[in-house]
Amino acid sequence: MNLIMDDSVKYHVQDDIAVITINNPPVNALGHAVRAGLVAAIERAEADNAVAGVLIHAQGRTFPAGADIKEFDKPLLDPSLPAVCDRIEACTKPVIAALHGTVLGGGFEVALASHYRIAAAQAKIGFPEVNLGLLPGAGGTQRAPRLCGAAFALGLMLSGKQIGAFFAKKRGLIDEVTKGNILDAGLAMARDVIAKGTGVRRTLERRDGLKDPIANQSAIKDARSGIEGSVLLAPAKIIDCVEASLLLPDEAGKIFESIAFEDCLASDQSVALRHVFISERMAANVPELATGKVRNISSVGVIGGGTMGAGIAVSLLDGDLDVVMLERDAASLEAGLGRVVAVFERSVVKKRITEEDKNRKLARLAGTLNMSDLAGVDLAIEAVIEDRAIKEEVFAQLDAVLKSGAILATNTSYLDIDELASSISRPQDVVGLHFFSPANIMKLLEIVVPDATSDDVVASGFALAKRLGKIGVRVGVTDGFIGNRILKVYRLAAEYMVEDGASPYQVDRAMRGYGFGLGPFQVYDLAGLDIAWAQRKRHAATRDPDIRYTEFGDKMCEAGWFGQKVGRGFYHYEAGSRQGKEDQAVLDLIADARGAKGIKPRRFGDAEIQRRCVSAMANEGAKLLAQGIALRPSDIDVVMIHGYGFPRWRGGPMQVADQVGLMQLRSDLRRFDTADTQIWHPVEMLDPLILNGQGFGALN
Ligand code: 3H9
Repeated sequence: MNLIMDDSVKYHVQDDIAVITINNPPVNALGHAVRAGLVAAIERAEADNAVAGVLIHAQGRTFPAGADIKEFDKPLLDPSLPAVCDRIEACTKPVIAALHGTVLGGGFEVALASHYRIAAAQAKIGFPEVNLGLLPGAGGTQRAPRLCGAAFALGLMLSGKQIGAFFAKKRGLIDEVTKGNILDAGLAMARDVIAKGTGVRRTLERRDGLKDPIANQSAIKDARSGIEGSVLLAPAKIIDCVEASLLLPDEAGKIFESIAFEDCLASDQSVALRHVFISERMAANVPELATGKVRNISSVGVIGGGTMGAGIAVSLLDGDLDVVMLERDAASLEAGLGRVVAVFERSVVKKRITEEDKNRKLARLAGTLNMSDLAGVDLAIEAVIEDRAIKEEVFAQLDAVLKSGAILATNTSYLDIDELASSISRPQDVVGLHFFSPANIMKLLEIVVPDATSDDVVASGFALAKRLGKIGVRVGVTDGFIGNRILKVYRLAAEYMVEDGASPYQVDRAMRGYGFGLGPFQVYDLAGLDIAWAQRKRHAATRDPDIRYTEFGDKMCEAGWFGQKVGRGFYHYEAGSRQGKEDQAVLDLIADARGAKGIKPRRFGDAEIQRRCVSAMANEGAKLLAQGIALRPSDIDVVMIHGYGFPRWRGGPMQVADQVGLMQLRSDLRRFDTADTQIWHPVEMLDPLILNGQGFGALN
């Protein structure tokens, strides 16, 4: 008998086994049709006298990777996932789940609600809900501890990490692992269960993981102390739910879990984290992909072996590409190659890679002093110092030697790539690949698209980002691209407040309190105050005298207080320490600069500091959208989260503005400073959005 019940859930009977096949590409997410199909299939199997057991498996690359994240913003339709899981568990015939791919979240909960579980050896299992500000809400917090105990269940749910099938079996979460075909192995297991007559085995009735109440209670205590001070909601709720699984009867535990899940789902944190999940994937959706043909990139020339060049080389080697590093003299080349080797050696020591991995990667690395050795590369990335004349010279040399069709990329952070492109004979092959330091770690890659660049080159840039495990974000040409332009207004907002009366230490504390790892003045100290100073001096001649300018940064640089590298910046650093101490001399210098302008200091609360900084960012983000530099607001959020430490759980400045409301944003901007035109003047594009009752989200 072969019955198709629904496109996304198929049903057929093989011998005496009802085979339920989930088919909802790409990741078999448990959307409404799948949920309804699963319940209908279980009921059909139960009612069919010819069926003795049920097998649930999935077609394509994976068993369900979770609930359908895109449905969370809409009213949830019945049957809910918890109800589906309960229906599976209540089935009067044994249900076997055959797992492969990434068995995550709700997918794993479907498996836990089944009576027996077999997994392919390569399968990965986990509860990633916490990364979305959620908890396993379809019985996962109640069923998992009953199998593996509270400590292991909490480890999975709080970390969101995936574990392998063999490990999951060892901890009692699955029964068998197969190296063979998963469907065949699942059918064999079903036949075996039917033949042995072991019947249904409900997880909620099991006690394997509850045998040691003292260990379980201490796991709860440890988990609570592990999240002390955290502002995140989901981890605390996960611990509460797992505790409930130890203390409450199963029905009460499930109700407890469902209330906790609803609280998480409705929280701003989860809304923001879901927004980021979707935004990260949306960033790769750029118009050029429709028309551009990806060029083959297997070998890359990296020009410059400094920190940035070496980091880029490591990232490329991690992506299994051949790399030729070019430097201008033997000593610099040796140092550059040495930096690359040192990164891999550290990874071996930290057991992130094996000695063989290191050797395999380094076998792909070569160094040269001759530009002509780059003739055969598919892509050249220049990472030389930020000096226009030098970069133009490098580009001219590349233009002379590279093969036709090779891509020329610049890692500039600020320079006009349109000008750079037009200085050579093949502007269509030029693109900006703005890596962030350390380039082998940071996931963000701004892909800067000059006017003349061909769609093929843009598409190739995005393919490269994917290969390197990075999130590529499309950016138009502007001074500072998306990230550094927003950083600039963030710093201005912070500096204005300091000039008006806040201390840099208070601003840093407030922004750390907001969720940034470091405050803006700590970042200044880390990066070096001299970099921005040099830039200010370059622009001094053309600066509009009517625009507000804070002098204290210049005065600090004149005193040689360049930051951590000299032991003194906004903070004072004892020899060998990166932990800065507050410095009265800095406060005195600021007070003098304030006094010279006749500014009477006023107080700022932390909330106002945070509001001003984030409003300035969102307003600048709106400018980037209006100018067509950023494609969509969500791209701006992705850049700020992955490149600048914006707290992920807040969703990025554009998402925060939407949560606050654009009307509020506009009135805040007007209120902050009526005279300033640099950062506080509300962008006009806010008006139509406000008029239509929309947020930035409408532009995504
Ligand atoms: C949950 O389960 C709650 C329950 O406990 C309780 C409920 C009551 N839904 O990442 P990729 C899309 S919460 C909808 O590029 P990869 C994704 O948007 C959920 N769509 O591939 C993309 O679409 P597009 C818990 C989803 O190979 C496409 O699939 N589960 C979902 O690099 C490919 O994704 C999770 O948090 C989803 N759940 O990685 C797992 N997942 O092509 C989240 C993916 O249009 N997912 N899509 O851009 C992942 O971690 C990765 O996607 C995965 C594949 C590892 C599965």
